[in-house]
Amino acid sequence: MPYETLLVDQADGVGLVTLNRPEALNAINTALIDELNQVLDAFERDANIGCVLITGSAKAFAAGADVKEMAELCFPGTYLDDFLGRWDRVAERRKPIIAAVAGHALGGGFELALMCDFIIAADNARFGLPEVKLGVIPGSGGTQRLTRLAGRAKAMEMILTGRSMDAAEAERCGVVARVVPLPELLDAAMQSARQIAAQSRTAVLLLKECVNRVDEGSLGEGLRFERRLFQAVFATPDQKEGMGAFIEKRKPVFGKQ
Ligand code: CO8
Repeated sequence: MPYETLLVDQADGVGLVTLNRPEALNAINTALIDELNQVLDAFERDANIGCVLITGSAKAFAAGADVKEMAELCFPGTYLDDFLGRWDRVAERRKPIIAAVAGHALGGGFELALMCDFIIAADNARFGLPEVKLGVIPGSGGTQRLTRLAGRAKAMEMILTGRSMDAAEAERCGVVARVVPLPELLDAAMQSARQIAAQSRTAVLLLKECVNRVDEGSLGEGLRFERRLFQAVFATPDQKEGMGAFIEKRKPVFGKQ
């Protein structure tokens, strides 16, 4: 079945999803969220699939949530619709999901990669949570998952300044499992995925559950808390100014309170 925002394939027990909105550097819009959830649901049900691989283009894994779609949203609309509530289901899948990341993985794009079980990065990958520059905050696990992986100091610095890091720094601080040259990215990630798909399905799912227990203690609470605050930023003038300025290609002017 053809998708508007994704290319989908499967081979050797691996389900391959390629984010495909090149005109927007794979920015994540509602259609992409819905289609990715549909595909992941189908892979969960498909007995032939033992591992899923999510990738983007050489230029961008995903440059964030779609700012043009979000710019006019308001609180309480985001709260009543539980905006992004179903998106976090990517992290709840039982089958392993690998993110193969090249180019920009920013904002919601980085958060999507962090929802996967591990990241294999191309040497041109750049990771960041630049939401603060748009007058908003990460809304899909960034503050929680980056802090758990990279530690408080690195996460605070990155999130508060909005700066991004390259693949080597991401590997050093435990955000990515390994870095490979860009032309080898898909082969390297497919090789890992095939290896996982060839193991005992039961053992693999049990292993994933065990490793996830390490942070499940208060992660759910942290994620809900973060999402409520993310929805609430749509009540602020700074969100309108930050996203409006991005679309109009100018520097934002934020209020002082
Ligand atoms: N949303 C919508 N459109 C985008 C986005 C985006 N996040 N990123 C890029 N685009 C569009 C650009 O507007 C441009 O379109 P057009 O040609 O029509 O002007 C096209 O993609 C190409 O982009 P650029 O011309 O800017 O390409 P450059 O190579 O010059 O720059 C950058 C690449 C540095 C990645 C730049 O595009 C950029 O800074 N993008 C925005 C990054 C960003 O701020 N991301 C965070 C967004 S907020 C967010 O993610 C909140 C997360 C909440 C949870 C989300 C869960 C899904």
